[in-house]
Amino acid sequence: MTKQIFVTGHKSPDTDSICSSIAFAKLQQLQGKDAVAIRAGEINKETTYALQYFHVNPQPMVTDFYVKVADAVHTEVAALDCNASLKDAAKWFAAHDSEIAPVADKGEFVGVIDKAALADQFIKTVMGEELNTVKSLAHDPDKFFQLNDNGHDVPAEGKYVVTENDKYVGMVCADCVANVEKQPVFLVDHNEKKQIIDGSEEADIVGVIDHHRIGGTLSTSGPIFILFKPVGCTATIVTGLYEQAGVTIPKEIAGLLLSAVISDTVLFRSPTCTPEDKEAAVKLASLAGVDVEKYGMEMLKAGANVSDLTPDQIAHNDMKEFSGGDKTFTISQVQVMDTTDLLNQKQVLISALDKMREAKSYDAAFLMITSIIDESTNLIFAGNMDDIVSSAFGKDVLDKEVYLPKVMSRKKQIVPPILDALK
Ligand SMILES: [Mn+2]
Repeated sequence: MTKQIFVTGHKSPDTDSICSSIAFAKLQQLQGKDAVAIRAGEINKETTYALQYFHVNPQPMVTDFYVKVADAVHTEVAALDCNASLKDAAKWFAAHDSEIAPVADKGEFVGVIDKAALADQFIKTVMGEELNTVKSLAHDPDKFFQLNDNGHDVPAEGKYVVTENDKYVGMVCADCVANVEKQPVFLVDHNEKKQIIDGSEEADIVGVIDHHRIGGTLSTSGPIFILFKPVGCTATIVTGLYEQAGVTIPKEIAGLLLSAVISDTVLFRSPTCTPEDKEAAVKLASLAGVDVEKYGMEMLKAGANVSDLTPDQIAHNDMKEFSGGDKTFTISQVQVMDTTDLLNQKQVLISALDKMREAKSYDAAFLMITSIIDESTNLIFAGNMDDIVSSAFGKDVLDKEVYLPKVMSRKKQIVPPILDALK
């Protein structure tokens, strides 16, 4: 049986990642494919507004793609009853290629018996000595696993007992883990390893639809579907795929795709916005039955309300990780209608950024405080990259901050100059 394809956006998902994954999974379904949208993290306020407006439930969250013991356990391997005879135990070992046999009492895991200890009992039989019982030979295993443990922790040699809530479940081995069919995963709105859900090396990446730079070293075992376009939003590419396939975009999906375009292009203000994004938005708005400007402003406002976020949450908002030269750094972003409140608590925000930077040993942690109204960004940061920032933007860094008028896009206006300065 082939596994259902997971369609996912990036970690710290934004509206494009959430909505494009839902929309692309839906297109796959409408074309008869077994695909489902998942998400890499919590949904932000802007996306929540869009989902609620169009009455769509958020997709389930998946925190990693590691093969679990639960996927590999052989539940058909029955345990020996604790009242079993030594002969039953001998039969068990004859039937199973294992050095240990699990022993259970009405499903409760009791312990394991060793093949070698059983052999000793048969030597005793020959010698006419008194014999032990299965129950008395049972002891705690050196190592055992639970269903949610990672399969890659099962040692290469030997068979191991799997229990759950002290109940015997089955046995597992490294080969069982290796034989588990990989989870097919379709990436939208990202391709850099650091932004993919953890454990992607144990999954099977089957496709990528994206509008970001190609970064990092995503490698696959076979040929895959790849569609990259330098447009403002993944949703614009997905809209094109519906058209190409001749599939009518369902109303609520059109609404979500529109929300993604509005979000990524900041209502067409961002320099990343292309004529293709605008054209798509016009079509999507008529399908969704909303006024772009009115709906767009309401949605952006919902996302721009950071008044109830803690400094830690703001420091992590829409965070992405990057590497360049020998530096690793993060760039978070908040988009607000008015930057005054946030700039008033700049020192607190920098402390929160620094805490995060230290915890993961990043060289720097940046926060873009972007004003939707002024179409500008105050870039603040923690870490020792003042010289890099200064040369990237041709400005003096004043107290861990540079003011960047006409800058709204991390992808187009922040990441490239920093990476260039690191070269
Ligand atoms: Mn995007």
